Amino acid sequence: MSKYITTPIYYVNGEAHIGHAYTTFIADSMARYEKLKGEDTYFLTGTDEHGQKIEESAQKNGKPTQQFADEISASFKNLWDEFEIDYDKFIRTTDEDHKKGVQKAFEAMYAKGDIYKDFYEGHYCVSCETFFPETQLVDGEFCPDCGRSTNIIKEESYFFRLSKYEDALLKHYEENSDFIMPRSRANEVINFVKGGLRDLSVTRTSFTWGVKMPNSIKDDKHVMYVWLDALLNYITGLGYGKDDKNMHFWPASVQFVGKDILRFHAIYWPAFLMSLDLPLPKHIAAHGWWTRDGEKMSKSKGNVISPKQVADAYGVENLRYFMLREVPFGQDGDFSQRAFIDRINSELSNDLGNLLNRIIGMSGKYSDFEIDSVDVLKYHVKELEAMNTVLDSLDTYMQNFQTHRYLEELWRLFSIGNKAIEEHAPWVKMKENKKDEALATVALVANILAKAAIMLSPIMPRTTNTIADALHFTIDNSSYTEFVQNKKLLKLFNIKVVPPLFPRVEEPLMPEAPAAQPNAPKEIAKEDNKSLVEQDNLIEIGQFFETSLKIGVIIEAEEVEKSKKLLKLQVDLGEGKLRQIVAGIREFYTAESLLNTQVCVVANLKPAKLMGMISEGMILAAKDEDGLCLIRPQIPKKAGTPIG
Ligand code: ME8
Repeated sequence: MSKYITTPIYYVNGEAHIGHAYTTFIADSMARYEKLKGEDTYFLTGTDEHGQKIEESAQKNGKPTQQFADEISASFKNLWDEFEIDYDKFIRTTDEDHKKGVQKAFEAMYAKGDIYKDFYEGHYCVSCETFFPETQLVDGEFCPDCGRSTNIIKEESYFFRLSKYEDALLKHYEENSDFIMPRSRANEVINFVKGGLRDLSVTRTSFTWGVKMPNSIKDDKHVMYVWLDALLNYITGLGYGKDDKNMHFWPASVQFVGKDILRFHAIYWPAFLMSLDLPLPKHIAAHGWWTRDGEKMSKSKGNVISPKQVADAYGVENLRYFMLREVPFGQDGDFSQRAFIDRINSELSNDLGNLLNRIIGMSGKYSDFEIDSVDVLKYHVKELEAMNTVLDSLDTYMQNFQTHRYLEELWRLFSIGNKAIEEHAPWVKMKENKKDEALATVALVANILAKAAIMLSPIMPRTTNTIADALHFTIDNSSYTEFVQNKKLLKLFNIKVVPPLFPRVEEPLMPEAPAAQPNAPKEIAKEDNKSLVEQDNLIEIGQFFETSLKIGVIIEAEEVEKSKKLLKLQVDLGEGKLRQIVAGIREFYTAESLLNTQVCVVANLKPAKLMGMISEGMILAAKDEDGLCLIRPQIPKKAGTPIG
């Protein structure tokens, strides 16, 4: 059976950041894994270039939209090429073939009676390119997904009969419990659909930067809705609407997305496919969100991590390893240099790198870099069994996208190798004139390393090629079949000396996340001794001290159900018991990211009730048009330390 793997196509309104890199790394690793297993695999990625958001970004940058899209799209493609992402096609929604495919799909849906013309009036969020009903808006105005202000739009529009597919979608989720992965995410989708689906506006007349209507529907003032256009890339990328050349890869085996766009992929997309009479993808796999040092990344905070910068500092393969090892698929992850360095030093350098160095060293010393596996079975049945058990367990993890478990298990192989060396101490055996036995242990470990390298190759393709080079074999489908599936031992190793693969990292190689950048102060001409403060609402210092401000440490944090804005926090103010504070910061911070962080608290505020929950204080934050950030002490202080 063939395999088809996709990433979302990324918007060209800004350069790639670490979140884009993460999705691309997972998809690339999965595609490489399937290719290693000999599956006929197609891997698609690309850029999403239409819509109002891109048009506005281009204007802000003072560039013609097409030129702007060309430049950013190229920057994504160049980065993936530099990272050796093994995609089979990089699609752009401004490609002529794609546009034709979208028009063809529109015609097919129209012919089926699934598209009709009407009027739309609603609140539109340009940033999310989505309409929201009034009931979903926060404070009657703001987007429930990104918190930005929405615009009221009334326009003529073509609608897709999404409501018609409500039952079919629910049936599909029920019959295919692994359609949405991880399964824990399925409920939010199912509840959304159960809440009732409204027909979807799929064209716009308020701007022109989009795929034109098909010629057969003469209605030039409309262009396609960007999500209809974008989602269809997954089939136009296979030749839908042109030559269908690669349509035999459809349905996709897995479509990776971030949790932010799960709804589009698990509701709209399958409904479009049903309308087109095409089968649905096997899995929509939604991963979690990356934060930096516990904070959401945003341009305004100046803490966005450029994957290129990390790769230049630490190596792209180390980054791939870190990101795929650090977080369970589906959960949020935090990028901190400390955690990254720890994994490089302990897992890559110590466990793997040192083991390889030891084998290179011992083989050189004991047998002039030539070893064979003839005696391995005689002395190491126990280790071989343990090794095979690990190898057999790996596939399940990968099929469930649990790369962190896959790597954790894979690392057991190095423990088996290290333990065998300690227990059998080849250097002692050499002294006792038991060279066969000593070399059997070296050969065992060389085999372990070789097999581990094969299985690690989808995640660290370049590094594992170097390992294979050192051990004198090649990583490909035939070595996978022979040494992993059929469990054969490699015969002869002509070991080659290679430089250490993972030099230890002693201190951070990149500047730490910048503290929030204040706007540059305006130049003010100040006359000596004259106060510039001339307001009539001034207070005495004593009045200020009526407010009790204290340092608090957040001990627990959870999302408040049914609220897009609120988090419920338990905060230590050094009072012997925790205070409950309900704070409207959910759009800017995840609950997890707040744990054990310090904040400034107004401690003598009258308790208030928010959504039925008592709140015994207020947390200080600063908010401007770019977003909100918490005010924190520059260095940690004891809980309860007074501020003033
Ligand atoms: O949504 N952590 O494009 P986009 C983890 N064009 N992943 C992240 C992330 C973060 N902090 N930030 C971004 C779009 N991502 C549409 C998609 S598909 C038909 C159209 C990743 O440029 C994650 O995969 O906003 C997320 O879904 C994707 O980038 C969004 O990229």
